[in-house]
Amino acid sequence: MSSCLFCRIASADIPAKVIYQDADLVAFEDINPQAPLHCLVIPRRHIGTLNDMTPEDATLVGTMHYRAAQIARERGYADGGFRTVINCNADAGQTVFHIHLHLLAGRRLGWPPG
Ligand code: D5M
Repeated sequence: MSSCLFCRIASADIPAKVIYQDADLVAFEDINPQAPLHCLVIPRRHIGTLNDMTPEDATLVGTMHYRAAQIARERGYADGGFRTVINCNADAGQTVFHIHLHLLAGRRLGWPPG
């Protein structure tokens, strides 16, 4: 979707601080970080929300989590702990309607999230 912000980041049409990319995924630093490490892992293919997932997307979304854990490990946060979050729809705080996995680490994270 050419109008989608994260599709445009995935295609390098809009700049981002990319920390990982492959044929299926892109990971980049969040523009408004909420922790010392706060990045977003997105699929290149447009999926609006978790409600739009099909069974065929399950491996892709699982791989987003695998990649987040790899990034946390590379940055030295695997043992201390990290959090992954996907917000679904406005009431859960979703503001960009292209699914994205938040990876947060580097500070004590409260529970439950606000
Ligand atoms: O999270 C959407 C997240 O996307 C939010 O943490 C800010 C981030 N964001 C928005 N625009 C950009 C750009 N241009 N680069 C990097 N990060 C961005 P949500 O779960 O939808 O609230």
